[in-house]
Amino acid sequence: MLAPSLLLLLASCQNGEAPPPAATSSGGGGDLAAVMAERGLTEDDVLAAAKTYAPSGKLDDYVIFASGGHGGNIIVIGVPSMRILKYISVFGPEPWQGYGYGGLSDDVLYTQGAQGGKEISWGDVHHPNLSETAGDYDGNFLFVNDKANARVAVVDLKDMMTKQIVANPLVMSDHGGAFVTPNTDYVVETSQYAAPLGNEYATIDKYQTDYRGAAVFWKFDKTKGRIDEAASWAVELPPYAQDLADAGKLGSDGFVYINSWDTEMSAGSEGKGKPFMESGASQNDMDYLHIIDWKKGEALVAAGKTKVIKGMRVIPLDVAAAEHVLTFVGEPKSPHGCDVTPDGSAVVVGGKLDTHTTLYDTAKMKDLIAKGQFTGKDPYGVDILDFQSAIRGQKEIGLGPLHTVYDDKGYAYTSVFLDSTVVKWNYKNLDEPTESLGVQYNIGHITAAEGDTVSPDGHYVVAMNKMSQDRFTNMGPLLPQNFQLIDTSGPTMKVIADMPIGLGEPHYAQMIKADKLHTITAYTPPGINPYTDQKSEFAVASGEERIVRNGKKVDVYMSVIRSHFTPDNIEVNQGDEVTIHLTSLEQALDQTHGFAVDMYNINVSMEPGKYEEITFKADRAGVFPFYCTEFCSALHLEMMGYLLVKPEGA
Ligand code: K7E
Ligand code: CUA
Repeated sequence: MLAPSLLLLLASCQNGEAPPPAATSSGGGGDLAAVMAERGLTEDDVLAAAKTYAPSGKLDDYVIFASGGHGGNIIVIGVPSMRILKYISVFGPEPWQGYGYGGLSDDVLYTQGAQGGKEISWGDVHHPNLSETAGDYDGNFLFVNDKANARVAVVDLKDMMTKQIVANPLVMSDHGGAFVTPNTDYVVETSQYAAPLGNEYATIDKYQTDYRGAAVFWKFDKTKGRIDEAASWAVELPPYAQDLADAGKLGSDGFVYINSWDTEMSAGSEGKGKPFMESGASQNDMDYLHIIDWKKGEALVAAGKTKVIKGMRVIPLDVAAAEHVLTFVGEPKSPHGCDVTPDGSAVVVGGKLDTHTTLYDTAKMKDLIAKGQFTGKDPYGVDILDFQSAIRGQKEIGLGPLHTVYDDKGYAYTSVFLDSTVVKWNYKNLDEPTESLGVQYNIGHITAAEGDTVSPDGHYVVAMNKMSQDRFTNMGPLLPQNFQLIDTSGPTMKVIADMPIGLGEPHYAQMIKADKLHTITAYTPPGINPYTDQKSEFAVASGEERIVRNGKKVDVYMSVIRSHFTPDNIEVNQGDEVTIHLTSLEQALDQTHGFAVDMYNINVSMEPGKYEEITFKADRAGVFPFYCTEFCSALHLEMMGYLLVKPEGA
């Protein structure tokens, strides 16, 4: 049965009256009722379509920045349309953006991004986090971590480019990151799998004495928009497999909370009769939520109470324990997820092998620490709070609660992996019954509109499902993941759109109001180096183009504009070191060119006004066309030139 409003619209169409624009039938395909019948759509389907459909030219209200998992990228998605707006390359080369193919980005990707001198061309992106001012997304920067290689990247949202990668010198893998403190003073990256700090070697039987975790506080310079590595520091942690982390806010500002799942210190078996990590790490009933007082930590660092490992100042574990920079409280079975409520009053932790979420009271924990009320110490001398005294309560959620996000009405939404559900519950009134919504399938992370801020927006939640089984046309054995948009504005939750993610395995995402982004349309004036935000000293204006030869060094100062490169012939000798300085003279919206040199693995993107710089050795002799890779004008094909490399001895 159709709702009265829809019937009214249908009736008006059939009467031949001019219907309101939204009700216009699909032309060739017949009227709405016929299309619904033909495609087997229910009224709910049509309503969901109306809530998410974006007519051509209509913009989205929200933007999601989703991790691309081991695709190493970021996926930008519009809400409610669930259209992919962009990929942002971060830890791996990507040709469309000219990322990692000879231009300035090589420095970010291959030099800054090298770990221990080893070049790395992929990453495992887990948790994108937007920069915040007073606990609210400010739309300026995005930070992501690389679980596989313990790195953090800084993405500038004005041009959506990766501007910096910092390589963690202490740990060999991370997970809790890249979370920000409420004013983005720090970007926090915490370890996952323990190893000797600073890439030292120790046999596995020294696991308890020599293996460690760490929480790194990367100092963010908001004026420069870069992490200041020299001003950053860390806290040494026991080898407990630290997991998710979150920063306190409002009343709990100054604290960071990290959960852990291997307080058993199970380090695998290697045939020595010990259990595999999987069961070895699940022996204890309780692991430890780590409570880090980072403001105290900052003061200790300033007072010089640190040791230096691979150039980074580290608060030693015994100092962190004695000074209560680090304190523990028990957390039930195989914890995952660690999410501070918008009001900062609690931390919600899920348990992969539990049916509850646990609500830790941040004020109670602060108070217990201040009063010195502890129930014991761990083997490393870290004080432990009494579990019952530290919590506000627990909530029965379902099998395998993982992550929790929040809305504007006091509700929490928890992803439940084993049950494949999103469970809505009131974190201010634990007696209120829960509401459960089935999702398809095996949800991991979950995100909500402005959900990690002090003032979430409500309305939208996105379930980030690990499995998609029967949802999409079969694409072979490697299936896409499935994002499901959930409308939370009504009396019950409803899935209103499915979106296959065919590139990467997203872990987390954040959703920001679209009008909070301050993206540019061109680099102004022409010749801006996007990595310095300054006009390059090597940029050229029209008429200044030239080729300068200095022995075996050749500098080409080239301009780029519809539809030519100037100069368009470059003659060098085999073995010369060539630098091409490119300046886009364009300022018009969407007038992007590309510059690719055939056979030389060189490819950069030239957005309006951008400066690029390519340095290479002309080691292969021959005639190599270079050309514009973007179809920029009617004479785009003509936008080309030649690199002529004269053979040695010719
Ligand atoms: Cu945030 Cu996937 Cu890294 Cu949970 S983890 S799902
Ligand atoms: Cu410039 Cu095509």
